[in-house]
Order: sequence, then C-alpha cells, then structure tokens
Amino acid sequence: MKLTNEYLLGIQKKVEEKNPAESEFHQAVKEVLISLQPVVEKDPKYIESGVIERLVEPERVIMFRVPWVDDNGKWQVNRGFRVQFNSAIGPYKGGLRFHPSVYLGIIKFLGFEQIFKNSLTTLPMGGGKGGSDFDPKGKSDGEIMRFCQSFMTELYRHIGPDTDVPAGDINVGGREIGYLFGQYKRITNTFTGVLTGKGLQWGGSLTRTEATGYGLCYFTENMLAANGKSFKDQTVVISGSGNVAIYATEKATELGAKVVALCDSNGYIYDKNGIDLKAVKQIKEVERKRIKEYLNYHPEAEYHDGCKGIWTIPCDIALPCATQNEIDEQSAQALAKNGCYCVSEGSNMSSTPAAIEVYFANNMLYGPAKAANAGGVAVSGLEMSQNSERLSWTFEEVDGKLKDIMKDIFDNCDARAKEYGMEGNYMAGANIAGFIKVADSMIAQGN
Ligand code: NDP
Ligand code: 2IT
Repeated sequence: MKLTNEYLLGIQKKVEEKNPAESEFHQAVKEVLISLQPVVEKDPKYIESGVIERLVEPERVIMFRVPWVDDNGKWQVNRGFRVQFNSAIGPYKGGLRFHPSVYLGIIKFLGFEQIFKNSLTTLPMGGGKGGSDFDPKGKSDGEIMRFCQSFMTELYRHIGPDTDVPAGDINVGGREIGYLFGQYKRITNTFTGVLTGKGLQWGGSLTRTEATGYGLCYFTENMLAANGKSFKDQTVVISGSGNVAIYATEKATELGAKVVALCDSNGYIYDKNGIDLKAVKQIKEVERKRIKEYLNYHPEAEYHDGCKGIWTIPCDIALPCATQNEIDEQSAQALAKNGCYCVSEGSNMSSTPAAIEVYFANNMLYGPAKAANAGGVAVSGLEMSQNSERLSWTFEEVDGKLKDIMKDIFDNCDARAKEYGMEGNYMAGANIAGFIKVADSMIAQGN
C-alpha cells in the first residue's frame, strides 16, 4: 500500500523535515497516513480542521539528564525522555523503556502509536511514552535503584494520576516500577495511582503482569475465529522471552497451541516438544539469565546464536514479542514460504513496511501491534480505575474485562476495515478506528 494522497503526502514530508533522523517515527506516521487516505477522501472535515497536522506534533517533549553513581563510586549520565503526545481523550498514558537503543525517535514512534492503541481500548487514556538510553544489563540491584530514583527525581514534576501515568515497557518491570513509585511517593508525599504495573500489595492490579501476552492471544483468537481457524493444534513461534513473550506462550499453550521457540537478543531456542515455560520463568523472571540456559533443563532442545533465524522455523502462527522491526521482508518471506498464515504483533511495530507487504501479498492474517498488544495498557487503565475507587478486583474479573476489551478491539478493527472497503485489513481498521475518536475529540476541544 502506497501513500498517494497529495494532502497526506505533504504532511509526511513536513514530519520528515521537522523531525530529521527519526526513522522509526517517520515509519509509524506513514503507516497511519496510508490507512487514513480513504478517511480524508470521504470526510473533508479531517482536512479542513487541520487535525492531522496537529496530531503528528507531540503536545510536549521532555528531555532530561539522569546522573547516578555506579557501584564503583563513578558518576554515570544517561538521557531521560517523556513524550506527552496527545491528551484529547484522557491523561497521557504509556510505558517507559530502558534500553541503550533509546533516543527521541524511538520514544516518539512509541508515543504516537500509543495514541491510537489507547483509543482502541475504549478506556479514557491519551498517548505518551518515555524512557532512557540506560542499559540495565549487568547492573546490580543497587545501581538499578539509584538510576530509577534519579530518573524519577526529574520526571515527578511532569506526571500525576490525572496528568500522565507511566508504566513498564522493555526492561521496566515490577522491580523498576517499585523504585520509581517509591521515589515519587517520597518526593510528593502522596500515595496515588501515578504509575501502573505496581505490586499487588501497594495498588497494583491482578492480571497486569499477564495482560499484554494474554491480550495478544485473545485478539489473535478472535481474528483466527473470524477466519475459520483457532490456536488448537497449531505450531507457534514467539520471539523474545520477556514479559510479553512469556505470557503469550502461557496463553497460547492453554488455548491448545504448541509454542516451539523463544529468543533473547543473543539467540533463539527451538524445542520441538513444546517450550517448558516453568524453566523459562525460572531463567528469566527469577534468575534474570540468558535464554541459552534453557539447554541446562532440556539438552535435547536447540540453541542458535542470533535472533533472525527464529523466523525460519516452520510454524502456523508467528507472534513477534521482542522489539520494533524484528521481522523484515526476508523473514516475512521465510515465514510465508514455510506455510505461516498468521502474524500477530506483541511488540510495537514488529514488522517493517516491506514485511507487511509480504503478509498481504500472501493473504496472511495480520494483527497489527496497536490493536493486538493493547491488552497491557487496557489493564493499566483498569488498574487506574481500581486505584480511583480504592478497590481491587479479582483475577477473574480483570481477565474477563480484558477478554471483552480484546474482542471489542477486534470487532472494531474488522468493522472499520469493511466500512472503508478494505475487508480483512485489520491494520487499516485499527488506524482508522483509533484515529476517528481522537480526531473528533481534538476538533471538539479546539486544540
Ligand atoms: P522485556 O524487557 O520483558 O522483554 C523484552 C524481550 O525482547 C527480551 O527477551 C529481550 O532480549 C528482547 N529484546 C529487546 N530488545 C531487543 C532487540 N533490540 N533485539 C533483540 N531482542 C530484543 O519487555 P516486554 O516483554 O515488556 O516488551 C516486549 C515488546 O512488547 C516491546 O516491543 C514492548 O514495547 C511491547 N509491549 C510491551 C507491553 C508491556 O505491557 N510490557 C505492552 C505492549 C507492548 P534481551 O533480554 O536480550 O534484551
Ligand atoms: O506499549 C505499551 O502499550 C506498553 N508498554 C504498556 C503501557 C501501559 O501504560 O501500560
């Protein structure tokens, strides 16, 4: 699919000129603009109101120094970010990513996607994202704590339970949210729902840990069912071995699939008997070690260096759950050639534009990240609700709501795709459905 609409091409050009060297942000914007072509052609109000020009400009970008002292007493400096992209339908909401690859372009792409994703959840949340180029690999617990405390010592003045509510993303899980929350509480002398993904004893929601991976499988289950398929007896390849990958593996297995591979940034494991998730949880959640350790539990499994090879394993369904652009054209072709008929994204912007072309050319089912992985932020929204009413719901209650939300998201993507003459194109459906609610709110609010 190409961007041919003159007006939208002009917006894309301006975005690229005004935000040089931010290729991931350009990519995320372009995908949305392509999907919006039939929308602006049908309803001129979206051009006349200038709402798309407004939407591609973040409301606020915050960049700051994060100084901290390592275990050797040496000063270290990282860069912190929070992009408060859009508050048309609720307070800014979105995760924090700590990874050496983080720079403004990554945070902007994630914040931009978050606007549409949060809109799709049906909950009142705007879009934001933050993080740092801090690399937690090899750091002690004390170093992680001091980094988080320093990060929050600046961030606290920009956030709040009705302003901006951060959460986790790559390398930000329960431990980091704890240190961030503790520092916010100490500085502001308030105990509020300013972060989600909190511990269960101090305001967290049951199911938040599982939510993104479970939600991905619920979305995928709906997409499969609408096309006469299911997870039952399917072979599934999942990339990553972090929060999203682990709980996607758990739910896909529960739904009758056999998950045969996982990876981390060093390499991948292939276990043709089906992944032993108990071993993976021990390695990753308890010991924080490399996925290669899996061979100590299952010497009959295979380990290969590098991540790309994981997409050459024959499978029916692929669930990328590691990072952006992890499936390129070549990997998408390898999947198609091996008979994979469904790619559903746990990681944000998992597929390059060329890979997406391959999915469509091969009539594969494609679940785009901003719809398929919205379960995490949806349960974050439910955590905010519970914090506001100072109650906590049971696992079954939250899981039931998550299931309903993921079904609604799929139905909405499906309906919007059909409405605009692109049946089965859930990417266009997600972008259009997410956009209309936010754009109409921006027009109504005059900013
Ligand atoms: P984790 O930090 O728990 O796990 C990330 C996994 O992906 C690890 O196995 C990591 O390997 C691997 N990975 C990360 N970066 C790279 C890279 N550049 N190349 C290869 N492998 C990489 O993060 P999450 O599971 O929370 O997040 C995974 C994806 O899901 C991200 O794209 C995130 O944005 C998205 N997401 C997360 C949500 C959440 O609620 N947590 C919600 C919605 C989306 P290693 O340990 O070697 O770095
Ligand atoms: O990408 C995402 O949706 C997340 N990392 C979760 C955000 C959140 O606020 O729970």
